[in-house]
Amino acid sequence: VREYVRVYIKRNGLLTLSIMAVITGCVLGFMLRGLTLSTQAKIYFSFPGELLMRMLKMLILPLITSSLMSGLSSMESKACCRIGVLTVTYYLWTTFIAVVVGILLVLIIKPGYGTDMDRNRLAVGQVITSADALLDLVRNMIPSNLMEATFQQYQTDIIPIIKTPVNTERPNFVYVMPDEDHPKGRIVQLELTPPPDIEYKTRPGSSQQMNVLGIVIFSATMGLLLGKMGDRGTPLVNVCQCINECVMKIINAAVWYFPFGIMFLVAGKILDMKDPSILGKKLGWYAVTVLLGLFVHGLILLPLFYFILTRKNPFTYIRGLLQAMVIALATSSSSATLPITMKCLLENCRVDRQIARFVLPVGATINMDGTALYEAVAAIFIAQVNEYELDFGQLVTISITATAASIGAAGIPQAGLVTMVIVLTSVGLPPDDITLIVAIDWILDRFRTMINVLGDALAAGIIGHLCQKDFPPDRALNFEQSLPI
Ligand code: DAS
Repeated sequence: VREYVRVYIKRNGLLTLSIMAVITGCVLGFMLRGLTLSTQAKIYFSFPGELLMRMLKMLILPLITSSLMSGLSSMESKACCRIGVLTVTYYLWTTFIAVVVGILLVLIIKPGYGTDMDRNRLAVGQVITSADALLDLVRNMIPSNLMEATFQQYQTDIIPIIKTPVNTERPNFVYVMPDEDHPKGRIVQLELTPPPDIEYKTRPGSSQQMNVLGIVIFSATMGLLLGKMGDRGTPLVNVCQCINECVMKIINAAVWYFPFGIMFLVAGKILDMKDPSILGKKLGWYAVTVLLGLFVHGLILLPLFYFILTRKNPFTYIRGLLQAMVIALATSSSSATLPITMKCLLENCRVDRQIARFVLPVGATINMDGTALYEAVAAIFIAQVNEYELDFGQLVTISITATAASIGAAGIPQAGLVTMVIVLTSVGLPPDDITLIVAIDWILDRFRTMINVLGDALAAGIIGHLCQKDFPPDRALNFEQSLPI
Protein backbone atom coordinates (compact mmCIF):
# COMPACT_ATOMS: atom_id res chain seq x y z
CA VAL A 1 0.00 0.00 0.00
CA ARG A 2 2.83 2.39 0.89
CA GLU A 3 4.43 1.76 -2.52
CA TYR A 4 1.10 2.38 -4.28
CA VAL A 5 0.59 5.65 -2.38
CA ARG A 6 4.15 6.75 -3.20
CA VAL A 7 3.70 6.06 -6.91
CA TYR A 8 0.26 7.74 -6.90
CA ILE A 9 1.63 10.89 -5.24
CA LYS A 10 4.56 10.99 -7.67
CA ARG A 11 2.33 10.60 -10.71
CA ASN A 12 -0.94 12.28 -9.72
CA GLY A 13 -0.28 14.14 -6.50
CA LEU A 14 0.05 17.59 -7.98
CA LEU A 15 -2.91 17.12 -10.34
CA THR A 16 -5.14 15.87 -7.51
CA LEU A 17 -4.13 18.77 -5.29
CA SER A 18 -4.70 21.28 -8.12
CA ILE A 19 -8.19 19.98 -8.87
CA MET A 20 -9.04 20.03 -5.15
CA ALA A 21 -7.66 23.59 -5.02
CA VAL A 22 -10.01 24.75 -7.82
CA ILE A 23 -13.01 23.20 -6.06
CA THR A 24 -11.99 24.58 -2.65
CA GLY A 25 -11.38 28.00 -4.21
CA CYS A 26 -14.90 28.03 -5.69
CA VAL A 27 -16.49 27.04 -2.36
CA LEU A 28 -14.39 29.57 -0.43
CA GLY A 29 -15.16 32.34 -2.94
CA PHE A 30 -18.92 31.80 -2.82
CA MET A 31 -18.86 31.51 0.99
CA LEU A 32 -16.98 34.80 1.35
CA ARG A 33 -19.24 36.58 -1.15
CA GLY A 34 -21.82 36.63 1.62
CA LEU A 35 -19.51 38.78 3.74
CA THR A 36 -18.97 42.40 2.81
CA LEU A 37 -15.19 42.30 2.64
CA SER A 38 -13.46 45.62 2.14
CA THR A 39 -11.44 46.16 -1.01
CA GLN A 40 -8.26 45.97 1.08
CA ALA A 41 -9.32 42.61 2.52
CA LYS A 42 -10.03 41.33 -1.00
CA ILE A 43 -6.57 42.43 -2.12
CA TYR A 44 -4.90 40.62 0.78
CA PHE A 45 -7.07 37.53 0.18
CA SER A 46 -6.16 37.41 -3.51
CA PHE A 47 -2.46 37.95 -2.82
CA PRO A 48 -1.33 34.26 -2.90
CA GLY A 49 -3.06 33.92 -6.27
CA GLU A 50 -1.37 37.07 -7.54
CA LEU A 51 2.00 35.55 -6.53
CA LEU A 52 1.19 32.44 -8.59
CA MET A 53 0.44 34.54 -11.68
CA ARG A 54 3.65 36.57 -11.21
CA MET A 55 5.70 33.38 -10.73
CA LEU A 56 4.41 31.97 -14.03
CA LYS A 57 4.73 35.23 -15.95
CA MET A 58 8.29 35.65 -14.67
CA LEU A 59 9.26 32.42 -16.49
CA ILE A 60 7.60 33.19 -19.82
CA LEU A 61 10.33 35.39 -21.31
CA PRO A 62 13.38 33.19 -20.48
CA LEU A 63 11.43 30.05 -21.43
CA ILE A 64 10.30 31.30 -24.85
CA THR A 65 13.60 32.89 -25.86
CA SER A 66 15.76 29.95 -24.70
CA SER A 67 13.34 27.35 -26.12
CA LEU A 68 13.12 28.86 -29.57
CA MET A 69 16.78 29.84 -29.86
CA SER A 70 18.13 26.48 -28.67
CA GLY A 71 15.39 24.43 -30.35
CA LEU A 72 15.64 26.00 -33.80
CA SER A 73 19.43 26.38 -33.83
CA SER A 74 19.97 22.64 -33.40
CA MET A 75 17.56 21.66 -36.19
CA GLU A 76 19.03 21.28 -39.64
CA SER A 77 17.44 23.81 -41.94
CA LYS A 78 15.37 21.42 -44.14
CA ALA A 79 13.82 19.82 -41.04
CA CYS A 80 13.28 23.29 -39.65
CA CYS A 81 11.37 24.42 -42.72
CA ARG A 82 9.35 21.22 -42.84
CA ILE A 83 8.37 21.50 -39.18
CA GLY A 84 7.67 25.22 -39.50
CA VAL A 85 5.38 24.82 -42.51
CA LEU A 86 3.65 21.80 -40.97
CA THR A 87 3.11 23.60 -37.65
CA VAL A 88 1.69 26.82 -39.09
CA THR A 89 -0.51 24.92 -41.58
CA TYR A 90 -1.89 22.70 -38.82
CA TYR A 91 -2.53 25.71 -36.58
CA LEU A 92 -4.41 27.63 -39.27
CA TRP A 93 -6.43 24.53 -40.18
CA THR A 94 -7.55 23.77 -36.61
CA THR A 95 -8.29 27.43 -35.86
CA PHE A 96 -10.46 27.69 -38.96
CA ILE A 97 -12.29 24.45 -38.05
CA ALA A 98 -12.92 25.90 -34.57
CA VAL A 99 -14.48 29.00 -36.13
CA VAL A 100 -16.72 26.91 -38.41
CA VAL A 101 -17.88 24.84 -35.40
CA GLY A 102 -18.70 28.05 -33.52
CA ILE A 103 -20.59 29.60 -36.43
CA LEU A 104 -22.67 26.45 -37.06
CA LEU A 105 -23.62 26.16 -33.38
CA VAL A 106 -24.58 29.83 -32.91
CA LEU A 107 -26.70 29.72 -36.09
CA ILE A 108 -28.45 26.55 -34.87
CA ILE A 109 -28.97 27.53 -31.20
CA LYS A 110 -29.66 31.23 -31.96
CA PRO A 111 -28.88 32.43 -28.37
CA GLY A 112 -29.29 36.10 -29.23
CA TYR A 113 -32.83 36.02 -30.60
CA GLY A 114 -35.63 37.38 -28.50
CA THR A 115 -35.40 40.63 -26.68
CA ASP A 116 -35.16 39.70 -23.02
CA MET A 117 -31.62 41.07 -22.97
CA ASP A 118 -32.20 44.21 -20.93
CA ARG A 119 -29.29 46.03 -22.49
CA ASN A 120 -29.27 48.69 -19.83
CA ARG A 121 -29.07 46.24 -16.95
CA LEU A 122 -25.81 44.71 -18.07
CA ALA A 123 -22.67 46.05 -16.52
CA VAL A 124 -21.17 48.58 -18.88
CA GLY A 125 -17.60 47.68 -18.26
CA GLN A 126 -14.59 49.84 -18.90
CA VAL A 127 -14.55 48.85 -22.54
CA ILE A 128 -10.90 48.56 -23.47
CA THR A 129 -11.16 48.37 -27.21
CA SER A 130 -8.30 49.26 -29.41
CA ALA A 131 -9.49 51.48 -32.23
CA ASP A 132 -6.81 50.08 -34.45
CA ALA A 133 -6.77 46.46 -33.30
CA LEU A 134 -5.59 45.11 -36.65
CA LEU A 135 -2.68 47.54 -36.67
CA ASP A 136 -1.88 46.44 -33.11
CA LEU A 137 -1.66 42.88 -34.41
CA VAL A 138 0.99 43.78 -36.98
CA ARG A 139 2.65 46.36 -34.70
CA ASN A 140 3.28 43.74 -32.01
CA MET A 141 5.05 41.45 -34.48
CA ILE A 142 7.85 44.00 -34.76
CA PRO A 143 8.83 45.11 -31.26
CA SER A 144 10.64 48.45 -31.20
CA ASN A 145 12.29 47.54 -27.90
CA LEU A 146 12.78 43.92 -26.84
CA MET A 147 12.44 44.71 -23.16
CA GLU A 148 9.11 46.44 -23.76
CA ALA A 149 8.09 43.82 -26.33
CA THR A 150 6.48 41.73 -23.65
CA PHE A 151 3.85 44.39 -23.26
CA GLN A 152 1.27 45.02 -25.96
CA GLN A 153 0.43 48.68 -25.76
CA TYR A 154 -3.09 49.34 -26.96
CA GLN A 155 -2.97 52.58 -28.88
CA THR A 156 -6.27 53.84 -27.56
CA ASP A 157 -8.76 52.56 -25.11
CA ILE A 158 -12.26 53.83 -24.79
CA ILE A 159 -13.97 54.54 -21.49
CA PRO A 160 -17.64 55.49 -20.98
CA ILE A 161 -18.06 59.05 -19.73
CA ILE A 162 -21.68 59.34 -18.56
CA LYS A 163 -22.72 62.88 -19.38
CA THR A 164 -26.34 62.75 -18.19
CA PRO A 165 -26.77 64.05 -14.59
CA VAL A 166 -27.78 61.07 -12.44
CA ASN A 167 -30.11 60.57 -9.49
CA THR A 168 -28.79 57.67 -7.43
CA GLU A 169 -31.85 57.22 -5.22
CA ARG A 170 -33.78 54.65 -7.31
CA PRO A 171 -31.31 52.47 -9.21
CA ASN A 172 -32.31 50.63 -12.35
CA PHE A 173 -29.05 50.66 -14.23
CA VAL A 174 -25.81 48.92 -13.43
CA TYR A 175 -22.65 50.58 -14.59
CA VAL A 176 -19.08 49.68 -13.84
CA MET A 177 -17.33 53.01 -13.63
CA PRO A 178 -13.56 53.18 -14.02
CA ASP A 179 -12.27 54.42 -10.72
CA GLU A 180 -8.77 55.02 -9.43
CA ASP A 181 -9.21 53.32 -6.05
CA HIS A 182 -11.35 50.49 -7.46
CA PRO A 183 -8.96 48.74 -9.88
CA LYS A 184 -11.76 46.61 -11.33
CA GLY A 185 -14.11 49.57 -11.65
CA ARG A 186 -16.93 50.47 -9.24
CA ILE A 187 -20.47 49.12 -9.61
CA VAL A 188 -22.67 52.21 -9.53
CA GLN A 189 -26.46 51.74 -9.43
CA LEU A 190 -27.89 54.67 -11.38
CA GLU A 191 -31.32 56.05 -12.09
CA LEU A 192 -31.15 57.27 -15.63
CA THR A 193 -34.25 58.21 -17.54
CA PRO A 194 -34.02 58.47 -20.47
CA PRO A 195 -31.04 56.08 -21.04
CA PRO A 196 -27.81 57.98 -20.68
CA ASP A 197 -26.19 59.78 -23.47
CA ILE A 198 -22.74 58.23 -23.21
CA GLU A 199 -19.85 59.93 -24.91
CA TYR A 200 -16.86 57.69 -25.47
CA LYS A 201 -13.58 59.42 -25.01
CA THR A 202 -10.27 57.97 -26.08
CA ARG A 203 -7.13 58.46 -24.05
CA PRO A 204 -3.53 57.35 -24.55
CA GLY A 205 -3.34 53.58 -24.14
CA SER A 206 -2.93 52.79 -20.47
CA SER A 207 -3.71 49.10 -20.64
CA GLN A 208 -0.46 47.20 -20.81
CA GLN A 209 -0.94 43.52 -21.51
CA MET A 210 1.65 40.80 -21.72
CA ASN A 211 2.00 39.83 -25.35
CA VAL A 212 4.99 37.86 -26.51
CA LEU A 213 4.25 37.83 -30.25
CA GLY A 214 7.23 40.07 -30.96
CA ILE A 215 9.51 38.01 -28.70
CA VAL A 216 8.50 34.77 -30.47
CA ILE A 217 9.27 36.22 -33.90
CA PHE A 218 12.60 37.66 -32.75
CA SER A 219 13.67 34.47 -30.92
CA ALA A 220 12.67 32.23 -33.85
CA THR A 221 14.66 34.43 -36.24
CA MET A 222 17.68 34.34 -33.90
CA GLY A 223 17.38 30.55 -33.58
CA LEU A 224 17.33 30.04 -37.35
CA LEU A 225 20.34 32.33 -37.82
CA LEU A 226 22.23 30.68 -34.96
CA GLY A 227 21.70 27.34 -36.67
CA LYS A 228 23.31 28.70 -39.83
CA MET A 229 26.33 30.03 -37.92
CA GLY A 230 27.63 26.52 -37.20
CA ASP A 231 30.38 26.34 -34.58
CA ARG A 232 30.49 30.10 -34.09
CA GLY A 233 26.97 29.99 -32.66
CA THR A 234 27.65 27.07 -30.33
CA PRO A 235 28.46 29.12 -27.19
CA LEU A 236 25.18 31.04 -27.40
CA VAL A 237 23.26 27.82 -28.17
CA ASN A 238 24.78 26.23 -25.06
CA VAL A 239 23.81 29.25 -23.00
CA CYS A 240 20.23 28.95 -24.27
CA GLN A 241 20.19 25.21 -23.49
CA CYS A 242 21.36 25.90 -19.92
CA ILE A 243 18.83 28.71 -19.42
CA ASN A 244 16.08 26.44 -20.71
CA GLU A 245 17.01 23.60 -18.38
CA CYS A 246 17.32 25.94 -15.40
CA VAL A 247 13.87 27.38 -16.14
CA MET A 248 12.40 23.86 -16.21
CA LYS A 249 14.18 23.11 -12.90
CA ILE A 250 12.66 26.27 -11.35
CA ILE A 251 9.25 25.10 -12.53
CA ASN A 252 9.79 21.71 -10.87
CA ALA A 253 10.61 23.47 -7.65
CA ALA A 254 7.67 25.92 -7.88
CA VAL A 255 4.89 23.51 -8.86
CA TRP A 256 4.08 22.47 -5.28
CA TYR A 257 3.08 26.04 -4.52
CA PHE A 258 0.57 26.00 -7.39
CA PRO A 259 -2.39 24.35 -5.60
CA PHE A 260 -2.13 26.92 -2.81
CA GLY A 261 -1.98 29.78 -5.34
CA ILE A 262 -4.77 28.30 -7.48
CA MET A 263 -7.14 28.13 -4.52
CA PHE A 264 -6.76 31.82 -3.70
CA LEU A 265 -6.67 32.83 -7.39
CA VAL A 266 -10.04 31.16 -8.02
CA ALA A 267 -11.56 32.30 -4.72
CA GLY A 268 -10.42 35.88 -5.29
CA LYS A 269 -11.97 35.91 -8.77
CA ILE A 270 -15.29 34.60 -7.49
CA LEU A 271 -15.21 37.06 -4.63
CA ASP A 272 -14.79 39.83 -7.19
CA MET A 273 -17.44 38.51 -9.60
CA LYS A 274 -20.30 40.81 -10.48
CA ASP A 275 -23.77 39.86 -9.30
CA PRO A 276 -24.78 36.88 -11.50
CA SER A 277 -28.41 38.06 -11.36
CA ILE A 278 -27.68 40.77 -13.94
CA LEU A 279 -27.13 38.08 -16.54
CA GLY A 280 -30.11 37.49 -18.78
CA LYS A 281 -31.46 34.08 -19.88
CA LYS A 282 -30.15 34.82 -23.36
CA LEU A 283 -26.65 35.34 -21.96
CA GLY A 284 -27.01 31.90 -20.41
CA TRP A 285 -27.76 30.36 -23.80
CA TYR A 286 -24.82 32.27 -25.25
CA ALA A 287 -22.55 30.69 -22.62
CA VAL A 288 -24.01 27.25 -23.40
CA THR A 289 -23.26 27.80 -27.11
CA VAL A 290 -19.64 28.76 -26.41
CA LEU A 291 -19.05 25.88 -23.96
CA LEU A 292 -20.69 23.35 -26.30
CA GLY A 293 -18.51 24.57 -29.17
CA LEU A 294 -15.37 24.32 -27.04
CA PHE A 295 -16.35 20.79 -25.98
CA VAL A 296 -17.03 19.64 -29.57
CA HIS A 297 -13.82 21.16 -30.89
CA GLY A 298 -11.53 20.39 -27.95
CA LEU A 299 -12.67 16.92 -26.92
CA ILE A 300 -14.05 15.49 -30.16
CA LEU A 301 -12.48 17.09 -33.24
CA LEU A 302 -8.93 17.75 -31.99
CA PRO A 303 -8.58 14.20 -30.53
CA LEU A 304 -9.99 12.85 -33.81
CA PHE A 305 -7.33 14.73 -35.80
CA TYR A 306 -4.71 13.38 -33.37
CA PHE A 307 -5.92 9.80 -33.83
CA ILE A 308 -6.12 10.09 -37.64
CA LEU A 309 -2.61 11.54 -37.92
CA THR A 310 -0.82 9.44 -35.29
CA ARG A 311 -3.00 6.29 -34.90
CA LYS A 312 -2.52 6.63 -31.13
CA ASN A 313 -5.08 6.98 -28.35
CA PRO A 314 -5.59 10.75 -27.94
CA PHE A 315 -7.07 10.45 -24.47
CA THR A 316 -3.95 8.80 -23.09
CA TYR A 317 -2.05 11.81 -24.42
CA ILE A 318 -4.63 14.26 -22.99
CA ARG A 319 -4.39 12.48 -19.60
CA GLY A 320 -0.76 13.66 -19.50
CA LEU A 321 -1.88 17.26 -20.08
CA LEU A 322 -4.47 17.53 -17.32
CA GLN A 323 -2.14 19.44 -14.98
CA ALA A 324 -1.58 22.11 -17.64
CA MET A 325 -5.31 22.33 -18.35
CA VAL A 326 -6.07 22.87 -14.66
CA ILE A 327 -3.50 25.68 -14.55
CA ALA A 328 -5.07 27.17 -17.71
CA LEU A 329 -8.50 27.02 -16.02
CA ALA A 330 -7.16 28.73 -12.90
CA THR A 331 -5.04 31.41 -14.58
CA SER A 332 -6.99 31.93 -17.87
CA SER A 333 -3.63 32.67 -19.49
CA SER A 334 -2.06 30.28 -22.01
CA SER A 335 1.23 32.18 -21.82
CA ALA A 336 1.37 31.79 -18.04
CA THR A 337 0.50 28.10 -18.45
CA LEU A 338 3.29 27.59 -21.00
CA PRO A 339 5.95 26.43 -18.48
CA ILE A 340 3.59 23.74 -17.15
CA THR A 341 2.48 22.72 -20.64
CA MET A 342 6.16 22.28 -21.55
CA LYS A 343 6.74 20.16 -18.42
CA CYS A 344 3.71 17.95 -19.17
CA LEU A 345 4.78 17.43 -22.78
CA LEU A 346 8.35 16.47 -21.86
CA GLU A 347 7.65 14.34 -18.79
CA ASN A 348 4.18 12.86 -19.35
CA CYS A 349 3.71 12.83 -23.13
CA ARG A 350 7.32 12.10 -24.09
CA VAL A 351 7.32 14.64 -26.91
CA ASP A 352 10.75 15.32 -28.36
CA ARG A 353 12.38 18.28 -26.62
CA GLN A 354 13.22 20.14 -29.81
CA ILE A 355 9.69 19.76 -31.16
CA ALA A 356 8.20 20.97 -27.86
CA ARG A 357 10.58 23.91 -27.75
CA PHE A 358 9.44 25.11 -31.16
CA VAL A 359 5.78 24.14 -31.44
CA LEU A 360 4.68 25.26 -27.95
CA PRO A 361 5.94 28.88 -27.77
CA VAL A 362 4.66 29.54 -31.31
CA GLY A 363 1.36 27.85 -30.51
CA ALA A 364 0.86 29.68 -27.21
CA THR A 365 1.12 32.91 -29.15
CA ILE A 366 -0.65 32.37 -32.45
CA ASN A 367 -2.72 29.20 -32.07
CA MET A 368 -5.87 29.91 -30.09
CA ASP A 369 -8.68 27.63 -31.27
CA GLY A 370 -10.82 28.41 -28.24
CA THR A 371 -10.50 32.14 -28.72
CA ALA A 372 -11.28 31.98 -32.45
CA LEU A 373 -14.41 29.89 -31.79
CA TYR A 374 -15.49 32.25 -29.02
CA GLU A 375 -15.02 35.42 -31.09
CA ALA A 376 -17.07 34.04 -33.98
CA VAL A 377 -19.87 32.99 -31.61
CA ALA A 378 -19.81 36.30 -29.72
CA ALA A 379 -19.90 38.40 -32.90
CA ILE A 380 -22.90 36.51 -34.30
CA PHE A 381 -24.58 36.57 -30.87
CA ILE A 382 -24.22 40.38 -30.81
CA ALA A 383 -25.64 40.55 -34.35
CA GLN A 384 -28.62 38.45 -33.22
CA VAL A 385 -29.21 40.68 -30.19
CA ASN A 386 -29.20 43.67 -32.53
CA GLU A 387 -31.61 41.77 -34.84
CA TYR A 388 -29.05 42.28 -37.59
CA GLU A 389 -29.19 39.50 -40.22
CA LEU A 390 -25.73 38.49 -41.44
CA ASP A 391 -25.44 37.25 -45.03
CA PHE A 392 -23.14 34.44 -46.18
CA GLY A 393 -20.41 36.89 -47.20
CA GLN A 394 -20.40 38.40 -43.72
CA LEU A 395 -20.18 34.94 -42.15
CA VAL A 396 -17.13 34.25 -44.31
CA THR A 397 -15.71 37.62 -43.20
CA ILE A 398 -16.32 36.67 -39.56
CA SER A 399 -14.58 33.31 -40.02
CA ILE A 400 -11.50 35.01 -41.49
CA THR A 401 -11.36 37.91 -39.04
CA ALA A 402 -11.98 35.64 -36.03
CA THR A 403 -9.02 33.50 -37.15
CA ALA A 404 -6.87 36.64 -37.54
CA ALA A 405 -8.06 38.12 -34.24
CA SER A 406 -7.20 34.92 -32.37
CA ILE A 407 -3.70 35.00 -33.85
CA GLY A 408 -3.33 38.55 -32.56
CA ALA A 409 -4.79 37.84 -29.15
CA ALA A 410 -2.16 37.66 -26.42
CA GLY A 411 -2.09 34.64 -24.13
CA ILE A 412 -3.37 36.66 -21.21
CA PRO A 413 -6.72 36.91 -19.40
CA GLN A 414 -9.58 38.19 -21.56
CA ALA A 415 -7.33 39.08 -24.52
CA GLY A 416 -9.96 37.63 -26.82
CA LEU A 417 -12.44 40.23 -25.63
CA VAL A 418 -10.22 43.01 -26.88
CA THR A 419 -9.26 41.64 -30.29
CA MET A 420 -12.93 40.95 -30.95
CA VAL A 421 -13.11 44.55 -32.14
CA ILE A 422 -11.56 43.33 -35.42
CA VAL A 423 -14.43 40.88 -35.91
CA LEU A 424 -17.24 43.25 -34.93
CA THR A 425 -16.06 46.17 -37.04
CA SER A 426 -15.45 43.86 -40.02
CA VAL A 427 -19.20 43.26 -40.31
CA GLY A 428 -20.39 46.69 -39.21
CA LEU A 429 -21.35 45.81 -35.64
CA PRO A 430 -20.81 48.44 -32.89
CA PRO A 431 -17.59 47.62 -30.98
CA ASP A 432 -19.01 48.83 -27.68
CA ASP A 433 -21.62 46.06 -27.84
CA ILE A 434 -18.80 44.07 -26.27
CA THR A 435 -20.35 45.24 -23.02
CA LEU A 436 -23.27 42.86 -23.66
CA ILE A 437 -20.99 39.90 -22.91
CA VAL A 438 -18.36 41.41 -20.62
CA ALA A 439 -20.12 40.29 -17.43
CA ILE A 440 -19.68 36.60 -18.22
CA ASP A 441 -16.44 36.76 -20.17
CA TRP A 442 -14.15 36.03 -17.21
CA ILE A 443 -15.50 32.49 -16.81
CA LEU A 444 -15.75 31.64 -20.52
CA ASP A 445 -12.18 32.88 -20.86
CA ARG A 446 -10.99 30.08 -18.58
CA PHE A 447 -12.54 27.36 -20.70
CA ARG A 448 -11.36 28.78 -24.01
CA THR A 449 -7.86 29.09 -22.56
CA MET A 450 -7.99 25.39 -21.66
CA ILE A 451 -8.83 24.54 -25.29
CA ASN A 452 -6.08 26.88 -26.51
CA VAL A 453 -3.55 25.01 -24.37
CA LEU A 454 -4.95 21.62 -25.41
CA GLY A 455 -4.74 22.58 -29.09
CA ASP A 456 -1.08 23.61 -28.78
CA ALA A 457 -0.12 20.45 -26.89
CA LEU A 458 -1.94 18.08 -29.27
CA ALA A 459 -0.24 19.87 -32.17
CA ALA A 460 3.15 19.13 -30.61
CA GLY A 461 2.26 15.44 -30.40
CA ILE A 462 1.10 15.34 -34.02
CA ILE A 463 4.07 17.31 -35.39
CA GLY A 464 6.44 15.16 -33.32
CA HIS A 465 4.89 12.00 -34.78
CA LEU A 466 4.91 13.28 -38.36
CA CYS A 467 8.51 14.52 -38.11
CA GLN A 468 9.91 11.65 -36.08
CA LYS A 469 12.25 10.68 -38.92
CA ASP A 470 13.95 14.01 -38.20
CA PHE A 471 13.97 13.26 -34.48
CA PRO A 472 13.90 9.51 -33.72
CA PRO A 473 11.59 8.76 -30.75
CA ASP A 474 14.50 7.59 -28.57
CA ARG A 475 15.38 11.29 -28.34
CA ALA A 476 12.15 11.79 -26.41
CA LEU A 477 13.59 13.26 -23.28
CA ASN A 478 12.76 12.16 -19.77
CA PHE A 479 13.25 15.43 -17.97
CA GLU A 480 14.86 13.83 -14.91
CA GLN A 481 17.62 12.38 -17.12
CA SER A 482 18.34 15.67 -18.77
CA LEU A 483 20.12 17.23 -15.82
CA PRO A 484 23.41 15.90 -14.45
CA ILE A 485 22.33 16.87 -10.91
N1 DAS B 1 -7.07 34.11 -22.07
C1 DAS B 1 -6.53 33.94 -23.43
C2 DAS B 1 -5.39 32.90 -23.37
O1 DAS B 1 -4.58 32.97 -22.47
C3 DAS B 1 -7.59 33.51 -24.38
C4 DAS B 1 -8.62 34.60 -24.62
O2 DAS B 1 -8.61 35.65 -23.98
O3 DAS B 1 -9.46 34.38 -25.51
O4 DAS B 1 -5.34 32.04 -24.27
